[in-house]
Amino acid sequence: MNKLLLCLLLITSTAQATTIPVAASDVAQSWDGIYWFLVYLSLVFFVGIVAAMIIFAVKYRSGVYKKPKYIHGNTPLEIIWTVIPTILLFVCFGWGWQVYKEMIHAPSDSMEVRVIGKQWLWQFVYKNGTSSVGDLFVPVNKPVKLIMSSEDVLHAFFIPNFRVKKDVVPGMYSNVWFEAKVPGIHQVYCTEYCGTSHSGMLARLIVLSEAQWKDWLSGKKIDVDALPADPTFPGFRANRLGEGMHDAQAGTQAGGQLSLADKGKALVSSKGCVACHSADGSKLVGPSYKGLYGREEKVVEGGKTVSVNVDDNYLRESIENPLAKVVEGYPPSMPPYKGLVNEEELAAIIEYIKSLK
Ligand code: HEC
Ligand SMILES: [Cu+2]
Repeated sequence: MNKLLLCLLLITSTAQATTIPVAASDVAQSWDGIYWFLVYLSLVFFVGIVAAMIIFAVKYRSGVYKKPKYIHGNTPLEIIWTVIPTILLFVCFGWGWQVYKEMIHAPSDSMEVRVIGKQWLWQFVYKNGTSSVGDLFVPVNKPVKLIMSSEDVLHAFFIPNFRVKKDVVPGMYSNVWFEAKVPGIHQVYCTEYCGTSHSGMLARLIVLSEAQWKDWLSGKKIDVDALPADPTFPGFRANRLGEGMHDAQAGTQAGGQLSLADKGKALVSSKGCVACHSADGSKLVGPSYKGLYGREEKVVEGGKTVSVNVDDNYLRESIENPLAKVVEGYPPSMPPYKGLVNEEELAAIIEYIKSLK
């Protein structure tokens, strides 16, 4: 009877453990590889150690076995139990490092989408100026890099099917990337407790075929409910909180909508940046935006001159808190814009600066 119960328990827990979400990206497959390696490795040691413990406890129980001779060390044994775990640990480390590298380095031809987390919804801003709330549309078989920030508190962006998860932090950008392999709808969660409606901070990741993606870009409405939904999340949930705040599906580039970079261009003149910065390489009060993105900049930080790579986070800091790193050879005369530009405006301005190669 006991054996039967144990068997049942083992079978149900194994079945549960194997129903992890579908692996809908290459990274997810690599991730699963190391996950199962660690699970089985732990299982081997668990079974081995517990079995030895039980056997010894029974075999050498007091009264049955008389006190054995005292042994002082056993060099071959000690070498074996040091060398084998060391090798296993290096395998875990090396393999983990490999998968981690794959996860954090987005291919250079990735399509970029900006993600803004706020209590309690996810907003997605595309290069063409479109934005959507609660639904992230991406094409299949194309690397996508998400540049994420938060408007208020800590959030975390998690796509279980792609095995990517990253904190979304106010005041800076963090990224994840993926290449979707399975068209249809995938669940997105916020996995950092962020207030009363945290559990409702969901989104749908909608992976479109090549043709559907073209349609969506040109402003056609996609019948999302007709797309295949992921079977591992049967009670699939969309974000109801964002509805009514924005059109949940705003694929509306048609009608002469400005691209994100063009919105940025309009903003740098309406915010007065153009008084001190040019877009054509000429030096005004401050440095020109032309060729800025991606170059090495010499800046004075805390009295010392250091070299920094101009990326999204550097641009963000230069705009919100320009005195943190002052460009060498320029006066510390730029006013801080923290609180004067919101996340969406900041994204547009940075996209504009990025576009001035
Ligand atoms: C009063 C003039 C002035 C205004 C207005 C101004 N800036 Fe600046 N900006 C500067 C100066 C001077 C520097 C160089 C010194 C420094 O790093 O603070 C600078 C530096 C920068 C840098 C870093 C450039 C580099 O080469 O690394 C960025 C990016 C920037 N500004 C963006 C903006 C944006 C965006 C606005 C408008 C929202 C703006 N600035 C408004 C004067 C100004
Ligand atoms: Cu959240």
